[in-house]
Amino acid sequence: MTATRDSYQASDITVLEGLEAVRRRPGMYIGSTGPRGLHHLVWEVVDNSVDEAMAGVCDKITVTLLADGGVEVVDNGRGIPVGRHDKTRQSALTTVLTTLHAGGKFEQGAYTVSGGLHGVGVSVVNALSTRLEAEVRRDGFIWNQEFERGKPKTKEPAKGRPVKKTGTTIRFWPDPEIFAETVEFDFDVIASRLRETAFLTRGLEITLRDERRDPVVEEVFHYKGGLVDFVNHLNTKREPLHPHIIDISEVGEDAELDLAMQWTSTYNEVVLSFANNINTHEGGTHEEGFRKALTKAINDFARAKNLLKEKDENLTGEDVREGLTAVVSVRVREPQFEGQTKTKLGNTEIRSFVERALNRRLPEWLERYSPEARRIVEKSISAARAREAARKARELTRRKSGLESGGLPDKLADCSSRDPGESELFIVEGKSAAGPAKAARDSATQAILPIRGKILNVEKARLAKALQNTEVQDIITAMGTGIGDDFDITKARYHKVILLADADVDGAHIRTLLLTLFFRHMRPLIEAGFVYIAQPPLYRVKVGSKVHYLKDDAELAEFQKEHPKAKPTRFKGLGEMNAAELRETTMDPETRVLIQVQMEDAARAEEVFSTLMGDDVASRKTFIQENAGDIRFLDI
Ligand code: 0RA
Repeated sequence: MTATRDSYQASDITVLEGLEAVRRRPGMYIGSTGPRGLHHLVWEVVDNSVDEAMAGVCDKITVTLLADGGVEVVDNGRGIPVGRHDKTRQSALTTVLTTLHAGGKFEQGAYTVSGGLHGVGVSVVNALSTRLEAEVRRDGFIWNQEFERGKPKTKEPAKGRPVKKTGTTIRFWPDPEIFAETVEFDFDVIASRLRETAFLTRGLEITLRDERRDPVVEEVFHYKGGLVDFVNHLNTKREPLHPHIIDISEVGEDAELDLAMQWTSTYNEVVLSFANNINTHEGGTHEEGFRKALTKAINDFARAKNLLKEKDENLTGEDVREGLTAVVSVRVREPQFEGQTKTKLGNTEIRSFVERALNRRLPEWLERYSPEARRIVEKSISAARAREAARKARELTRRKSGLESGGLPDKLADCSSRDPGESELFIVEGKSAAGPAKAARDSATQAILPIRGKILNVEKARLAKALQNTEVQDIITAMGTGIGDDFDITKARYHKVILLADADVDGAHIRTLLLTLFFRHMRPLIEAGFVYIAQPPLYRVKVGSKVHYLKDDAELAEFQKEHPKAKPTRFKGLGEMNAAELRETTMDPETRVLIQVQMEDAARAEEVFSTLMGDDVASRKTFIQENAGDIRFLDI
């Protein structure tokens, strides 16, 4: 059945125009139309179901990747309301699915995910799908409505058979006209995100099914321990320094705090923070309150137990957090998200809320488990000593070489521009490539920093040790930002740092080492979107007089379908390309392809880096086999 012409209201027209706008400029609503934007559709629907769970009216969500490429999300919440909406004079279900920003969250004061950052609403998913089916179980009946590219196929939801249970089922099929690159969902990406959501919503059972595979694959995420289970999970490949995971919860007037943490024998700090289940990569007031209270509590305890003497300086925040794995989660009634990627919590009252809560609860914990607390303090003290020793060593070399800070590395071929916005730094691996890269660059805006051989694996070293590595030093000096707690993005000399390595296994290794350095010690560079991976081609093919460059085996196979006789030559390394080729394929902003390194999911990135760069050889091998040649995992 279709809507009769005279039943169309003015409001219907605006609605369709609204969804047309989403189809015309999808990037404005979901960030991109690449794999990341595609997965956004799933988060958008799931977040609505999670809101029901946070409201305490839903405890099961099932996400199914359908064999025909669609996705189904089922929850046992209250069901999207189906009654007539006063203003639009249609069913609320129709309104929620066809009106921009009509999340339909009529209730005030609830903690919601979908009202916040991603809150573009399910209508955006509807607009960007060839087909969407909604099934609501509510008010004693099943209600169904179908849509095509956002437009309802019937004016009203159809009332079906009676049911007792309540809930919502949304099925959608992403539109390949919009998602031209791919409409294929990645099981692992969805699994990590759902696992994270389950950790954050204690007791919520989330099932993920993949019906595209035979036999069907199914994983269930259900954590009775909440954040404690999360910390345990993050530390599976690390060695805990003490047995008890610190577990603190506080309920305030306008906010709630949950915190779990444990130190490990590693040197890196893993602090994940969330506000209303949204991963706040850029930190914010909840993290500030946490850090301040933590540094104070450890110093106070160390002094009280005479582990720090009067003459000793205070331990710094960095010392205290060495080896720490922590998850800080707050729920805020009206979260304000700020920052480049809107993932920084801005509510000022949350800083003091978290700080006050922890000023009370941390000393209690440290007293109660004082043998464990002593081990934590000892680790902080040894971090402080290493920091001090490294500082002295650095000053000594600086004095010896007469090199004062502020000098640039000798190896850097800098650009002439002093405007970071237009300046690019190519970090180039391999002796043979640096020459052509220097010849190929536009010296006004492109700088080249050659690095030699394998740089230090910072995953296994302390920051202090990393700073003694020349390649690491050169990168930091060239960037101008400093590192760790002293990092200052406003001092970045380039707003694009482009990693340029061979398209082979060694190149991939170097790239991962460099990414580990950025991820561990200069993370704001990644968060600001300043880090890129160059994509030099793997093949050159000549057809007649025209030369084609192909980036990988998949592109070659595609090309050979059309040109079966073409004979490709494979570049063994960057050094085999001449300057003109390197410029055209890899460096010229007009013709090159860069991959921007992005970090949607810090927990997943954490897993990737600790697996790839850590000590556990067996799991590293499996990981590399499962992700062979794929750098996309960093890209989502
Ligand atoms: C609008 C209002 C209410 C719930 C929902 C929408 C809702 C949306 C989705 C999307 C997927 N699952 C969902 N479950 C619920 C509040 C309903 C009430 O007050 O009864």
